[in-house]
Amino acid sequence: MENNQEKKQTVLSLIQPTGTPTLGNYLGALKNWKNMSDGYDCFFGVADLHSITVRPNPADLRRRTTEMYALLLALGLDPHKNTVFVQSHVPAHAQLAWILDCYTQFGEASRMTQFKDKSEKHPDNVNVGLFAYPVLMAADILLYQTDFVPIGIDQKQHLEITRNIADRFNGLYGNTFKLPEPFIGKSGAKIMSLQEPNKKMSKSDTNPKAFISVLDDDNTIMKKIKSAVTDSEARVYRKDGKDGVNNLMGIYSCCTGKTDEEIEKEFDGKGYGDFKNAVGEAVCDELRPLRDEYNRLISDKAYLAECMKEGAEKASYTAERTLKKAMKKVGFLQ
Ligand code: ATP
Ligand code: LTN
Repeated sequence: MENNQEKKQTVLSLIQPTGTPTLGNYLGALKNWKNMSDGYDCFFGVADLHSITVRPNPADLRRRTTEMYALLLALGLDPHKNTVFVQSHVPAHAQLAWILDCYTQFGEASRMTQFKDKSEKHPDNVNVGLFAYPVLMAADILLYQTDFVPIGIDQKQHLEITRNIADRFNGLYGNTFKLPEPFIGKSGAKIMSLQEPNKKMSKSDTNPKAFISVLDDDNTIMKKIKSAVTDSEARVYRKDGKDGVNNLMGIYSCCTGKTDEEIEKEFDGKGYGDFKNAVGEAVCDELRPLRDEYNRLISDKAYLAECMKEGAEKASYTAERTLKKAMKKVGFLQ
């Protein structure tokens, strides 16, 4: 048994090309992708199929898909070691999604809070794709026999439905899909809006002061942090109800690795001005290398196209194996 090389566990996650990621996307998800990229067999993708549920302008979608892909490489993901792909380049995602649609109950899909939120936000376009969104996400995950899915806490419910669908299918046809586990970081799981700190920081917020984009320049970052909503107590410590300060402490902790205790000690006797300066500088230091690398990569379209092609081939190879297995189990002719 000498050649019994230990197989790495599999990690997969996707992000929609719906705009420039925020500090929330970065600390909640993308930073963990980078941290996991060495120790696991990783599949990371741009979820362009998911993004048409809100009907983007086609030219915008093309541009944003390329930008998001460049940003993933700018994180430091190695496109030769990891598999970095665009979802629509791998037809198996849409194919498995259809099969899984037939093993998902209307009732369970109706309980998804993201569906309810998005239908309220876009009442004029509550399409079937929006409803089936979590099933496509389940297909993304199950195709790769994924062990861990690094996500922000808002996606936890989608992971649960994925496990339920997989479990149901396995129960009917025998072991076909691995049941995935969510990987949710401790401090960055939910970064809140800088203007309404009881709401999630979101890239589609209409007020740009509410979020920091990962490509904002240093000056803009400092300004946005300085105008973040806090409270009138002027003391830096964590407590229920101090939403604005709790959020800034979380951001500072993610960027510096400091614990709440260390942060409270560091700002003991100091006001919010000093605290916000330090948070702003920590965020600038964290995002600067990403921005510089992104600016370099986005101008090299030929390199990006080459990496996308390699990613699509590698992803298809793994995805096709699971798809074939599922097709055989449900009774499609070989
Ligand atoms: P939207 O434009 O609908 O607000 P979004 O910002 O939530 O989109 P997604 O593409 O849906 O972005 O999410 C990408 C990843 O970032 C997901 O894993 C999600 O859980 C995570 N994420 C999104 N917002 C936050 C946040 N505020 N804090 C932590 N993680 C987040
Ligand atoms: N639904 C996710 C994006 C997404 C995803 C996935 C995340 C699509 N497919 C597979 C993890 C695994 C979102 O809205 N953030």
